[in-house]
Amino acid sequence: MPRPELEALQLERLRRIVRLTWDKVGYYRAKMEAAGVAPEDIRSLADAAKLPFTTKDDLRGCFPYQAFAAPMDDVVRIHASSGTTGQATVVGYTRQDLDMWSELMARLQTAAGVTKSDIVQIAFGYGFFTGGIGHHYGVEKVGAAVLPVSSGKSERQIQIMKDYGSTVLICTPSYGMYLAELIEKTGIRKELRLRLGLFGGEAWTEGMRQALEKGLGVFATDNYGLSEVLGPGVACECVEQRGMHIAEDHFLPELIDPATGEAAADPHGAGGELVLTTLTKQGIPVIRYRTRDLCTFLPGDCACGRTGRRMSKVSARSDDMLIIRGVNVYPQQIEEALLSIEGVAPHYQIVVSREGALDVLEVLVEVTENLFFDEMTKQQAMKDKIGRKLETSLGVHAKVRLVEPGSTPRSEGKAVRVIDKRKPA
Ligand code: DLL
Repeated sequence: MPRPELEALQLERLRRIVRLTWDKVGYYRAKMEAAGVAPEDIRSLADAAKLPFTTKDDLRGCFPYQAFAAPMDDVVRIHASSGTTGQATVVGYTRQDLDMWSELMARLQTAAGVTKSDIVQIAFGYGFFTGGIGHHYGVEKVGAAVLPVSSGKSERQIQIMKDYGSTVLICTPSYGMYLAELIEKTGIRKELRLRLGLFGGEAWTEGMRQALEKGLGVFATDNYGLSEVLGPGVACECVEQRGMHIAEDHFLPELIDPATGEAAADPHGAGGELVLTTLTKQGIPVIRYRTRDLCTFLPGDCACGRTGRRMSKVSARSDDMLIIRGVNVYPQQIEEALLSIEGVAPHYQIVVSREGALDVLEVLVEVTENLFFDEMTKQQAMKDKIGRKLETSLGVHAKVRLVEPGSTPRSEGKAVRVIDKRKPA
């Protein structure tokens, strides 16, 4: 859709959704009243900036159903975020929402190259998590054959891939990496028919993309979303692999400076925190949701012809930032530095602790089997090389420990890369 037409559609939908939340959700009405803004004040897309933000804590405060705009009679599905770090956030979908979601998932999968001839293995968890079921309905809509395997039982995943001739794998990048490792160990790579990997649900670097493409023998694309806003389907890479197209007919994206809440000064350069407003959701519309995900908007048109604005890969979550002796460090920077070094396996763990008054950053790095059993001098040279690379990239010293292949934890869903021993348990 040409941009002017798209923006006119966004405005019409924005006005409708603001009115809906004002009429149906006491929580939003109270917030808008406190901010001195009413539905009739929204006359242009820029007026969205007048609306108050919504945070995860706000939605937690509405537990379980207070943020729903549709009556329970019209809600046909409920998902929730895992709630491992506090009260869960609960989201409800109407029939219309589910149709829209399937449509966006089919769009995402088609953009990544999936066709009706594919056999698609979904290795995301099914359940309250939106990854498994969200992708499932998209695959059915595309008309490909879905293998609803869910996550875990990794040896069985490989067996299924081989027996059923899976051509597409859908999971988190860290689980994809774990499966790649198992495939390597079992030596059955040549017997597999995998050709595409659709990865999302957690941040991953270009280095990880290369490792996944090589390890699984696939063309790998990224897809982004979050349960509070929809689940997967908010943004996706096309086969150009150059940024993720935001489904702008259903979401209004903004980039803000996370410190001030003002529009990011340089959205194409330094970027900012992504803020999303749902434009069509009926069950639980969300106004200006602060995702905490940091990214940039990519300028220019995409060769694929889609006009939806592209966001870069998520470089970090603002809550994942580690402060090491006063220096801000993001786990993604560490991954990027590590994977630029030949001989480093894409498995690592970050441990932060305190010795006296000093923060200590330690990076456990798996190296290839050959190197691990190699002479001490070679190992020392590798350690020094990684240490130097980390120090230049991060601006802070990191202790490097080379560990045996297979010794850092493997993930079946979202990887936990950081252990911060400074925090009370
Ligand atoms: O992870 C939804 C999803 C499932 C997206 C499957 C893609 C594929 P939540 O559990 O609510 O929902 O977690 C959302 O995960 O705010 C990001 O921090 C992170 N995230 C999701 N996708 C990506 C991605 C699902 N492609 C949170 N790159 C988000 C970086 C991602 N981070």
